[in-house]
Amino acid sequence: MERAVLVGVQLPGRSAAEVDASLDELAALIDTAGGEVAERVVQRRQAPDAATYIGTGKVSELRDLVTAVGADAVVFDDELAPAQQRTLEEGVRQKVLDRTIVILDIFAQHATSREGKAQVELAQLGYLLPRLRGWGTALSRQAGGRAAGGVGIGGRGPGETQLEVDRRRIMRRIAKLERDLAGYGQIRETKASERERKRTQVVALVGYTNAGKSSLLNAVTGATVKVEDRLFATLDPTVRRMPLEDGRDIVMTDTVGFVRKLPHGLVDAFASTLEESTRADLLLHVVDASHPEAEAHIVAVREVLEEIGADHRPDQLVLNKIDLAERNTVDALARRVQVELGADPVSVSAVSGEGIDDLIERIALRLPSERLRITGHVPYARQDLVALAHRRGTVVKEGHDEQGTSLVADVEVGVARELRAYLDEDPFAEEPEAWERDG
Ligand SMILES: Nc1nc2c(ncn2[C@@H]2O[C@H](COP(=O)(O)OP(=O)(O)OP(=O)(O)O)[C@@H](O)[C@H]2O)c(=O)[nH]1
Ligand SMILES: [Mg+2]
Repeated sequence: MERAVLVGVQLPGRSAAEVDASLDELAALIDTAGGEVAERVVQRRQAPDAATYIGTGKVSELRDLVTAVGADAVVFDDELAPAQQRTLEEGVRQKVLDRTIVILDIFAQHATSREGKAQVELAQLGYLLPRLRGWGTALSRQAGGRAAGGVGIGGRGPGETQLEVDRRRIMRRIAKLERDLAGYGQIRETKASERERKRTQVVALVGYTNAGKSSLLNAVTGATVKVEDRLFATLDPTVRRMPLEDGRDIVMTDTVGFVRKLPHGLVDAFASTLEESTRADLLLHVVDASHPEAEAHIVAVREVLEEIGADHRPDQLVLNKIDLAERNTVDALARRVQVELGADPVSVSAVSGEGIDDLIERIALRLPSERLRITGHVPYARQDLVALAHRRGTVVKEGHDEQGTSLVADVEVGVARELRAYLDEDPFAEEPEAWERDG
């Protein structure tokens, strides 16, 4: 268990409140990683110091503070350059970490699938590689440093043996992980194109970590995905199938959440997982409406979506956890996103179930309904289906004989499904009975 002093720097253009909110979040990240916060420090600066990020005077203050509160780590809210980290470690004489390594550590603890583990390890090695040099000097002299290996924040993951090997072996390991991941990507690709072929539409849940994405997947599809009040509970993508009222079958995917300053190495490593969202037919952007930073979260999520190239997908904003917020707060948030983002949000609670039916309705409405050409013969006893084809589709050709109506029509998938028993060719023949967990 680490006791950490948090350090934030307030640069021009950032308000004290923003820096504070970001430190709150860093504290939550450290809590999730199993650490404890002893104290927090903020310095206002025109620019980060090239050598020590904070000012040199502040470094000695920090050393005294660390001793006074009995902390064994200092965690910076921004990613430090490898040289800055080394210099700071010498100055503070304790382990110096940054937000990135804390997030990587949480990911390492939560990864369960082989793909997830490989993705995290790749990101960790990418972070470690440029930092290898200083090791064995400052750190080996210092008990409880990262050289301790396998314990404490930043110590978990690749493990000590790998931390100590030379660059070349790490590079080989990176190459191996990249190859493995390409293989997993291939499997994902196959599944996605299978879905495309069957015209199954995909709704992808995206959003800030802890917004309630997995809870919504459960509420909407009746799935039983693990839900936890901690950050980055979900790392492995889950896919669930769901029938819509109109007969269409869609799949809904749940995946890793986003956070401010999400390390680039992680975004790269998780590229193939995140890619799922780039080809979704609809993104459900889930927001914790009860969170005071809800709007900043929306902005951060949009930034990541842009980074992974998913910002051009149709999206639907979902204000979740309305059971925890005042009605006025939710309404005001809804109005602001309407004005500022042109969004038309749906308000729901994954826990109480309020608004879930509206959400499902909205999903059906927002998903472009594809049409397909069907040819069939409907007995007179089921003329309701012929009427349905007329009402909800375009009947191209119609004929009558003793048994019933022969039909050529362009209809939505859902209507085609209703007519399935009477079609010359079954468009759903290749569909599996149930979708299993992906990945
Ligand atoms: N009161 C309330 N709590 C909710 C609601 N939705 C989710 N939660 C809680 O919020 C926490 C996070 O929910 P998750 O569904 O795990 O959130 P997530 O977005 O999947 O989070 P990550 O996978 O960690 O990114 C859990 O403790 C849920 O019980 C809601 O509508 N109301
Ligand atoms: Mg989740």
